[in-house]
Amino acid sequence: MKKELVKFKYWKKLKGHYKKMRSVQMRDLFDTDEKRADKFTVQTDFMYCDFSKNRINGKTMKYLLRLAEECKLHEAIEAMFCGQRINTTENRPVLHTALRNRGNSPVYVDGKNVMPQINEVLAKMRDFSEAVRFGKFKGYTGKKLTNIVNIGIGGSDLGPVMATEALRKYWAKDINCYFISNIDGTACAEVLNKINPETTLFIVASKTFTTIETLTNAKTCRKWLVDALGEHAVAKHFVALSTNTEEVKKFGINPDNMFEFWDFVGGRYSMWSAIGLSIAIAVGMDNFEKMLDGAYAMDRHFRETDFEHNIPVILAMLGIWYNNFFNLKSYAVVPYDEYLRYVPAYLQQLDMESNGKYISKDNKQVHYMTGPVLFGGAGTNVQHSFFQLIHQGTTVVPCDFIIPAISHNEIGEHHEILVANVLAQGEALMRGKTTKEVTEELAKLGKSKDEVAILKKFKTFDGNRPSNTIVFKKIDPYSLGALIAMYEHKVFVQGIIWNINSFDQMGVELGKQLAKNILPELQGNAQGVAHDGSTNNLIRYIRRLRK
Ligand code: G6Q
Repeated sequence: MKKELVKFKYWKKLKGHYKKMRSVQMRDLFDTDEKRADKFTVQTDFMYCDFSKNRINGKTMKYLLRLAEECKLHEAIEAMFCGQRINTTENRPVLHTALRNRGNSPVYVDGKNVMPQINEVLAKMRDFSEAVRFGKFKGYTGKKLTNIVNIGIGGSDLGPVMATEALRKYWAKDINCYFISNIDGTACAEVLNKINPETTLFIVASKTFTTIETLTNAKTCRKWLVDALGEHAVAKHFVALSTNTEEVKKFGINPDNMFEFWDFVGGRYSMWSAIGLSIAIAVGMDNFEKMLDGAYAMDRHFRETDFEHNIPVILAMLGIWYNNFFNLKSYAVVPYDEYLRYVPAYLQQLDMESNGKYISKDNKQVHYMTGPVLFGGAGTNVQHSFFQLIHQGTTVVPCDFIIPAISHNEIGEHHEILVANVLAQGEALMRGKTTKEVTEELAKLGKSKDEVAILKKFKTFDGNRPSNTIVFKKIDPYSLGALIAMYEHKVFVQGIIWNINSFDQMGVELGKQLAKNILPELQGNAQGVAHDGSTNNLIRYIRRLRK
């Protein structure tokens, strides 16, 4: 059994170090060390990560990285890449990295190299996506399939939604993508109202092929198609992405129209697998593979770079620093790029579903905080909403800012203003604004002494609020792949430090079970399952309103 994290040598050292660092001002650190930004920036050929605006000094980083070593991070990284069964509660390997193993070196699960089967599915995805894009695989009535509808939820939805939107500039001109995830019939109806059955391809994406939301949505869409074109049309308009051939057959999709993936791919890590078919059709398989290339570049960076220059490791350990020593419970990700607007929602699942856990791998309740609450949104929009709290709230929220240097839409001055904003936010959060500065500023504006006295505190900013700035040349398939893989590895590192299994999701499973008990009661087909008084009342009240 592993020693408890709080007893580790470098954990204790960090506790002591925190007492010295908590009052240190980043402003002063910058003023006294002109090389600070260089010291705390890592640059690769595809990414620039400036983490100098954090409440750290050299010693902080040394202790954090030593803690990572003490937690045997090197060994853990190798265990993941080599296919060991690190998802202990489900007894599975965790091999999303094999899906983008572009070097094609063998990866073994139970003595069998999984790369041939991965390459086979990639080839099948290429054939099919090109056949759809070039109009060779047509609909039942001979028309080109131009509406791509991905039906899936959670990990079978968020990756495709986020990546297709991020790569919207790369979409084939005549193709439109739609996503149906929510069980709310409105989600289905809104999409079906916009499309024509003759030109629609439904992609039913479900690892288990038992998820009630996805199967219900898929049944509704199947009926809609059959009503319009007849049963024979299904083979030309439905494909499945799944690990479960039997259930796919039962649903009425021919296994020839199924794209397989495997238990060693977790739902929220699956957009690199067949689950990415909608991405491949929208942007083309070459671009999909460039996304895999970007992720592979990040995988190699993560696996091969010493911790001092290892971006996911650094970001993860900074998260530990704030979470466990500063006791900060939340964290924001703000991409300054309209096309990346679904990245925060995607990361919310990646981070919170992976590390929102209180039982350690040793089957014990942990005595430290694990995954933070992650939120975010696209800059500059969120500057006009929750940034008030980020600047002056009583809690500190560390932020990641993501910015491409070049926009896909270089119109007018838009991109310069966007970049100016992200840089200004990072600077303002770090420096703050002293009461003296505010007083001078107000005086310059001609405010009276009384007005200054009233306003100066409201307009003062303590600053010393941390942020990381991650810069890309442009958001293209390669950089997107690298960015997402970076966050996957960051989350992985934190799971190792916290000694939790980042790869199961019992809380999600619970949700899948619970509604099944209540459904027959709502439908009036069952009575008397003892719920709490509140739930019983709500069931009765909603039934009454529906009569
Ligand atoms: C992801 C989770 C969860 C899952 C969905 C959909 O890691 O396990 O979000 O992806 O519940 O599951 P299916 O793909 O099996 O329908």
